Amino acid sequence: MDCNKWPKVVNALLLLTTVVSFFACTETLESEKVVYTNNFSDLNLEGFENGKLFIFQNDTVAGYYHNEEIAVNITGLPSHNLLKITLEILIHDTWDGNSPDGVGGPDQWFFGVDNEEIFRTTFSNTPCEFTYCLYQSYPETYTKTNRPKTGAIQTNMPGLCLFGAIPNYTTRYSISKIVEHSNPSTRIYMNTDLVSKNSPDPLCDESWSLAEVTVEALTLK
Ligand SMILES: [Ca+2]
Ligand SMILES: [Ca+2]
Repeated sequence: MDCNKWPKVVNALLLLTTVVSFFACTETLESEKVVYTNNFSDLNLEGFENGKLFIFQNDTVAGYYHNEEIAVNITGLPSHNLLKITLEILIHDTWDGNSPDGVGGPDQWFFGVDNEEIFRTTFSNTPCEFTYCLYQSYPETYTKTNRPKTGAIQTNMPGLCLFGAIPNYTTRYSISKIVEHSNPSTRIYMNTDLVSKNSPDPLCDESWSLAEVTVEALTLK
């Protein structure tokens, strides 16, 4: 048996794999267009459902919410096959992350596009000590485990209501997802499943706000 043939077969397979990989990676981004962006600085709530504005730390934001759906409707999208959705949100006060007790948690936040849920996670604003820590799932999906405030872009703001006078109880995140989409219009919805049975005033106990939303239409070919 001529064993020298084997390397040739292996080399041929490697070459084939390389060629296939090369062609699989030749998709190119043909167009990318911001079709909607709103940081609420001009008080514009066009297209919003359940939109309401308030000022937090000198920044006009939509909020604040506790287990009520909000949505933004965007029409007249240019031809595209992907949407990139970026949501900047503020997590206020006493979110309990993955806490499984059914009294304080879990505290889930989620969003979807049209009728499909895209991302569901949890957030925790709880101090994380050696002996006691309520973990969160973000930046991964619920029920993954990460330390409180992992992936945050700002953590040094006070709470809003229950902990309104206490520093480091509002946490800002920028969540960005790319989804397959080609319809000329879309509805992006956001909501929570917060558990706050230990509080007489759940909205004050834990809530969230939307600070900015940006939607880009992409064409990948
Ligand atoms: Ca809480
Ligand atoms: Ca809770």
